[in-house]
This record gives sequence, structure tokens and C-alpha cells, in this order.
Amino acid sequence: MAELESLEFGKSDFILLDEVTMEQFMENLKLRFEKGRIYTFIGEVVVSVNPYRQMDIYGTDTIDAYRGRELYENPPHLYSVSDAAYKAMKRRAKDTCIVISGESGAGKTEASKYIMQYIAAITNPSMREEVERVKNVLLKSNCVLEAFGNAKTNRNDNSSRFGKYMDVNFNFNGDPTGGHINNYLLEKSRVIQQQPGERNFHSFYQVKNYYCIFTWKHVSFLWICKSSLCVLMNEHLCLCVQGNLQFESEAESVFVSTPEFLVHISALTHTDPGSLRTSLLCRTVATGGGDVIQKEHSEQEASFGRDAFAKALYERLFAWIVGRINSIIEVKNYNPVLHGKNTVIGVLDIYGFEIFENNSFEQFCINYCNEKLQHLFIELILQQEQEEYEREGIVWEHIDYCDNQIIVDLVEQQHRGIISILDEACLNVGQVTDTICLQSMDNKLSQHPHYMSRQLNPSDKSLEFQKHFRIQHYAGEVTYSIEGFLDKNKDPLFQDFKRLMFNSSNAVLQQMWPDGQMSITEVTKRPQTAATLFKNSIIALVDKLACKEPYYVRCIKPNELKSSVIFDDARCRHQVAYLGLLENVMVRRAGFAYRQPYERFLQRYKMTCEYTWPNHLMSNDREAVKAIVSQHGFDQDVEYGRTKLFVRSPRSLFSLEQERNQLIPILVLFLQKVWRGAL
Ligand code: AD9
Ligand code: MG
Repeated sequence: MAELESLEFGKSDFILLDEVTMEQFMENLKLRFEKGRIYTFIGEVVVSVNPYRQMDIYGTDTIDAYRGRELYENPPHLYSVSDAAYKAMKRRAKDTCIVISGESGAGKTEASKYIMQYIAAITNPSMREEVERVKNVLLKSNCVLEAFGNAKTNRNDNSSRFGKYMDVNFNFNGDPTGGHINNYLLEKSRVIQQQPGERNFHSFYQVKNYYCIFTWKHVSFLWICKSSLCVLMNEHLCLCVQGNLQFESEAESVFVSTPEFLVHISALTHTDPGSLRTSLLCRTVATGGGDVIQKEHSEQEASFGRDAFAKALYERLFAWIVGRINSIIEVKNYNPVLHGKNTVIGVLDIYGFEIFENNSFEQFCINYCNEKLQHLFIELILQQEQEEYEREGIVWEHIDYCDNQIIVDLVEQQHRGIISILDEACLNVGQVTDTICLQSMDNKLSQHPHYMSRQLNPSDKSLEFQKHFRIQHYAGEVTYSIEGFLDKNKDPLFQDFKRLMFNSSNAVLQQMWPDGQMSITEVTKRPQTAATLFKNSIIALVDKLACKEPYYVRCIKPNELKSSVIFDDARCRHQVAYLGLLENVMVRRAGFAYRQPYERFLQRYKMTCEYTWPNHLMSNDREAVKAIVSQHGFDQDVEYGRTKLFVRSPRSLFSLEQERNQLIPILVLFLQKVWRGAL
């Protein structure tokens, strides 16, 4: 039992802390980590500390222990939330979601896999073939997505470089009937460049083992995927662009200095070598008079175009793989009249808040996403509390909390927000530089309490003039370098490449480039910028989550050394602070720290009261619970809801729990004597 366990291994629920202080929180977190108790509740939220070692807590025995049980009946575990989300979905036909957050390496992806495994293990007891097929694809899609979307970074050997939201659909029996995956902002710049000590996506290294046309040292970002994904594709896919493809210029004209690669690439992409060369060296432009002309690239433009092409190829491949998985698991032939309501559990594993030495456009997007999710977290946690109190007829007192809406607005507000300012700058191609864009941000945001730059604070030597701006995020200050923001936001790819790929004789590649059909005169509408596309996808994600009953897993990384024994106090403290965990405990406790259905409360504590042991004679369970509360003298500390008892201070419950613990051995002794006939 969660409460029993607490005495020896620290408190299994942070709301049972004597005082909600950072010191007590950290003490409990550390003690539990050291005792191998990596999970702790805050009410229904599970806080998880990455153990960095294999734990024997995910086997079938454990799954059986959690299946169908109430949250507080077992020690905290990922399975507790998984089961709670599943029960709510099945019993109350509620769409639910499990949001997993935490910084890079904190254990989000591992947690999401255990959650999926649990759901797979407890469903389809009758082993229906179609359900098994869906479960199989859902579980196995992970390794394909990790191969193409994960990479070794300096912080995590298997870092997800994309955000993932997976919906699992269930029929009225509670068995999975299908699913859908959404992916967010793949870090495609990794294809062409990695930080020292980091690697390209895993797939680059895995594929070369069985299909290698160049020796490894030649392959910088070229690879061909042939048979590895046959299961998914049923066709051979060739894909390549390569960093080895170099340009040189002579007498003002640019040429490909490594023509042998050009031939390979055209063969692999099933395109004509001449067209490929032209796409690499020139771009088609429409003149003001409506004519279409070819304009030659400079060497720098050609390299820029090649890199953009490489990134786009990989990004489209990734999106295509996700699309293929989706088409295999989409719910087919579902008839709500015949099959009942189709319900959903969503699992979100998305990049956590990032603060690096150098923070660029990617960190800006990721941190904005975290602001949105944090805002949703606060809103939903409070909203849930409020709804429960209303349902139970309890008077609710409003709680003040730190609202980060102002930071969300700083980024996303129409016209005045940073994304709007960036987009405006991107409209004036060639005229606005990163520095000019920064000036524009300074002008418009000078009054904003969460925005800073050196131009606005000349005395702040930590910011470089004309290069940096700083946002005071809910999780801490982050200084961004404006360099490259406009290019990354515009994310331009010459139409010539799109047309080239659309004309590929490989059907799969052609399918990935439908926009290549357009001629240059048709491409008048400016495509949406990267930041706006990302913003829209995150707003859509938040809308999706907001209409579901949320469950949270908050992951903490205990140290930077991937050690299973080090608990780095400062690092953990920082994460606890920015995940808002203390706030979470306060919100939970400011109202009522504990609530339990009368029947359950009675079952657990009836032995502590003479009027309820062994059975009560009251008119109902509510009255019996009143008798227990009265006998223990904490009437002032509780409210009686329609179906549940609400306890304000955990102290009351704790004293009850202690008394129960003292009584259990006496009762066991008594019962043994009865059995032996001694009494
Ligand atoms: V990132 O934002 O994608 O860079 P995650 O997803 O938060 O990050 P991940 O789940 O990949 O982190 O965990 C990092 C590593 O920690 C894993 O590769 C495991 O080696 C280790 N880990 C995490 N959780 C567990 C666990 N429950 N048991 C054992 C774990 N090892
Ligand atoms: Mg991950």
C-alpha cells in the first residue's frame, strides 16, 4: 500500500509532506531515489526520477498488481497513471491523455514505452487477431521512429529529436482498435550539422551496415535505405543527398566539383542527371513581366540550396514514415452504432525545456511549446480540482497561481508577439537581417517584463549587443542568439528541387513531393514560416489535449553523468522548480490534500474505530465515516462530499494511517489465535 510504504521509503505522495517547502520536497525526492523508489505521487501526478539502471519493476507480476486497482492501493508507478487513464476511458467513456514532460534525458521516452506496454498487456484478453495486430504495430512503430528520429546528443545517447503525440483508439470493450501519431518539429538541421560529440540520426549508421555504396568515410550525410523498411513500404525507397557534393566557381560561374556523386544521386533519386545539376546550380524565377528565367546561383547559394534540399528530403521521409504507420493503424470500418463510442488515450512525449550555451531558433520553438504545455498543466490541474469540488458539492476557494499566459503571449500574440515580428521580417526578403529584426523586436517589446536585450539594457554585459535577446521563461532565463533566426524561420527550398523530386520516376519519392507540381508562376503565395507552422501545430495539440482528461508524468534527470547513484541536488532542485512541482503540491493541498470514496475509506480505517469495527450499524457509509472522523477528533479538518470524504491536512490522515499500522500486527496476532482455536 502506498501509505504503508511511506514510512520506510520516504513519503510516497508529496502532499503528505509536513510542510510544503523546497527543502522537504528535495529531501523526500532524494531519499526515495536512494532507496530505489523512483516514482512518487503528487495526488494523481507521478513524479519520476531516471534510475539510469534496469529496474525489476515492469514485469508481468507488477502489471497484474496494478491492473484495475485504485491509485492509492499500490506504490506510485507509471502503471498507476496508465491504469487510471485506462479506467477513466473504459468506465466513464472519457477520452484521456498522459502528458510526459521533463528535460532531455529525464526518461520521457522510456516512460512512454512502459505506458504503452502496460496498456497493451492489460487489453485484449480474448486475443482477437486484429487487436493484436494493432497493438503490435503500435509497440513496434517505436523502434522505427527512434531509428529515424533519435540521435546521440551530449545529453542523451538516445535523444528524441522530434515531439510525438500518439492517440490510441479503443472500442467499447476497451481494446485498442487503432491509433494515430502526430510528429512535431523534427530537428532536421542535424542532417547537415551536429555539435561536437553528437551524431546524426541513428538511421544513418544503421543503414550503412547492409546497403553501402560508399565507404563509410565518404558518407557524411548520404544514405540509402533499401530493404530496412520493407515491412512498412513494400517498395524500395532510395533517398540521398550528400555533403560530399561540392561546388566550385570559376570565372563567375559555379560548377559541381564532385560530378561522380551527382551521377549517384540522380540514380538513387531516379531523376535525370541534367535536371539534378540544373536544380543544384540555378533557380527559376518569374520576372515582373511574367517571364520565367533561370538565374544562376553563387557558390554560397548553391551550397545553401543543397543543404536545404538534404534537410527537406529527410524531413519528408520522416513525415512519410509516420504517414505509413498511421495508414496501417488507422481505425477502419468503425461503426459507432454497432461498436459503441470510440474512445481515445493520448500519450505525449515531447521535448522538454532546453537551455544550452548557445540557444537558437530550435530552442526558442521548444521552449515556447513548453510554455504552452505548462499553461495547460496549470489550467487543467486547477480546473479538475474545481470540477471535482462542484461535483461533490464542496465550496471551492480560488487559489492564486503563477500564470505564464503573459510569456505565451510574448511569443505568439498576433502582430506584437515575437513570431509575428519574425514573420514580418521574413516578408522583406533580402532587406531585413537578423540584426534589423532584433531591433524591431526591441522597439516593439521594450515594455514587456519578460523580454530583455542589450539595446534595452546597455549595462547588462552578459548580453552581446545586436546579437542576443533574453526571455524570462517560467522555467528560467534563456538568452537566444538571433543569428540564423530569419533563415531558419523562412526555411526556403527552391521550387526547382520540389519539381525535380515530383518528376522522379520513383513513385514513393514522387508521392512525398506533391507541391512539386506547381510551376514557378503558381508559387506566388508565400508559404507559412517554420515558426508559424510550429505555432499552429502546438495550438492544435493543446486543443486536442484540453478536451481530454489529463494525467501527468513529470520526469527528473538526477545527474548529468548518466549515473544510477548520483543525486545532483542543485540540478534536481532546478527541475523541481521549473516543472512547478512545489506549486502543484500547494494547489493540491490548498484545497484538500486527500479525498477518498466513503466505501474505500471505511474499508481501510474501520478497524480504528469502535463503532465501525468489524461492521458498522449506521444508516450509510457516509455516517460511518463521520463516526471515524469524530472519534479521531478531526471534524474541523474535513468536508463531506456526495460520494467522497475530503481531508484538508495530510496530518489527519497520517495519524490515522499510523494507528492503522500499529493495529495491523495486533489484529494479525488475534486472527492467528482465532484460527488456532486459542480463542
Ligand atoms: V530526450 O528529451 O528524448 O533527449 P528523454 O526521452 O526524456 O530524453 P529517455 O527516455 O531517452 O529520455 O531516457 C534516457 C536514458 O535514460 C534511456 O536511454 C535509459 O538508458 C535511461 N532510462 C530512462 N528511464 C529509465 C527507466 N525507467 N529505467 C531504466 C531508464 N533506465
Ligand atoms: Mg525522448
